[in-house]
Amino acid sequence: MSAIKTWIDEYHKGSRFGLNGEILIKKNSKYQEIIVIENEYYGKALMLDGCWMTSLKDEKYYHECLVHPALNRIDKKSNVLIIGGGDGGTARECVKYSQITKIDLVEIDEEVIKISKKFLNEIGGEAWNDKRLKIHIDDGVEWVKKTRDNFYDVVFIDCSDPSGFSNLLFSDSFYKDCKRILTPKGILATQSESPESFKNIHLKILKTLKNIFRISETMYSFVPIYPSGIWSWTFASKEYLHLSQENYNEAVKIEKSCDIWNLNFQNAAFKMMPNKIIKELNS
Ligand code: SPD
Repeated sequence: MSAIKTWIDEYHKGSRFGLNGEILIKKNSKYQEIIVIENEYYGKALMLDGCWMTSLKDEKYYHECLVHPALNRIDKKSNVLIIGGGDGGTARECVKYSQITKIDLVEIDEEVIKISKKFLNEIGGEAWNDKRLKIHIDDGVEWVKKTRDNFYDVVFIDCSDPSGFSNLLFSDSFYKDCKRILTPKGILATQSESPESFKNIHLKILKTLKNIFRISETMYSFVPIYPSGIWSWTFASKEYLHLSQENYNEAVKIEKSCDIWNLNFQNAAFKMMPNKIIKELNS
């Protein structure tokens, strides 16, 4: 008997971005509705509260862009924090670096981790068994509040769009706490939404990080299943550090394991800020 296929859409201001396929699980956790669907082209895909998070086919565009610009740039990388990231993709990219001794992954919704391990295990894969990875079911905002100063070398924010409980992950006070818990040369790496479909939020994130950190730089690439497809990641640091510069020797090793990221890709991506965003940031 063939599986029943249905359309699941992310609705966005009168447009919709959908995948057709068999629903593998649809469940309400304490925090949100979680759906995993299996689509012919994108493979299994995860939706949280009506928003596409990731799919097997396109997740590397997102996770490689969030992780490698930061870890390639920074020399000392022992302690890493991932806020969110319950599908395991960010952790999978982090464990490629042998210099990292500890990765704290703080995910508020345990169900996301359980469902990702069960239905999307291709994403986290062996990273879930890596001894350096410590999983904490906790609120990321509270986690950074209670962390001591200068503790993490890199903080990754791998969160959903701002709404409900994730709103605070875009607030001034949260970013200030992230700055406080970073080592002097530490880097904050965050997904920073779409300059097209979430332009206002995107601008707000960039302006806030510029005000709080000494330096912040944004790169642009594609995540095909997200509304409009174009997405961004922003990297901020307390010290004057050219974030878009590279560590060539390390990159050569890491590039071999990547589907998307390499230094040429990164260098181009840091130069892709659309002109309308440049104008609005300068106005
Ligand atoms: N519009 C979706 C934004 C989601 C960003 N986070 C995705 C999580 C993948 N690990």
